[in-house]
Amino acid sequence: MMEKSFVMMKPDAVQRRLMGQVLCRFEEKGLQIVAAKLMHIGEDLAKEHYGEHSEKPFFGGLVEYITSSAVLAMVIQGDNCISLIRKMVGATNPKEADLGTIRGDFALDMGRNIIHASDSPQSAKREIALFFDETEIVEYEMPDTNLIYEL
Ligand code: IDP
Ligand code: MG
Repeated sequence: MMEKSFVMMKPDAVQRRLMGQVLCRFEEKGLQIVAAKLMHIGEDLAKEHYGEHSEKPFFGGLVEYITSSAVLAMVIQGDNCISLIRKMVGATNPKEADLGTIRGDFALDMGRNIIHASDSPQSAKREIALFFDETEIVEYEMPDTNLIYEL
């Protein structure tokens, strides 16, 4: 089923100049970037986005980290892409993330794990609405669709 996921390169990815390499993996896989913006997340948005973790001991540090510099917020589209992107991103703790995953290849520490991706269709819907207006999501044809998908 065609899905949209919310994906965000965190401040460490932007500042370490990893955006291109990480984006490349999604493009090479055949996924489609349908929205992207470089932005600073304010404290309110950070707390809302990570609301499920508000009682956790790492919450303060997480909000500080995510608001510390620019992030690249994106909406990525593709068949079954929500779980696929989670697989490509790897385990939350980069020490446990498989090699070949984004976190497994580019990160070392749980609190600096370079990327966020929605974990379910409900989270994707909520997170996309939190970060993007509907008008910012761009619908366009991919001319090689029949090379990526058996239609
Ligand atoms: P996820 O990003 O893989 O979905 P979550 O459990 O939803 O992982 O946690 C959200 C984010 O909070 C993680 O990506 C990571 O940046 C941070 N985080 C989670 N657990 C810890 C921790 O134990 N220490 C520091 N940061 C953490
Ligand atoms: Mg999560």
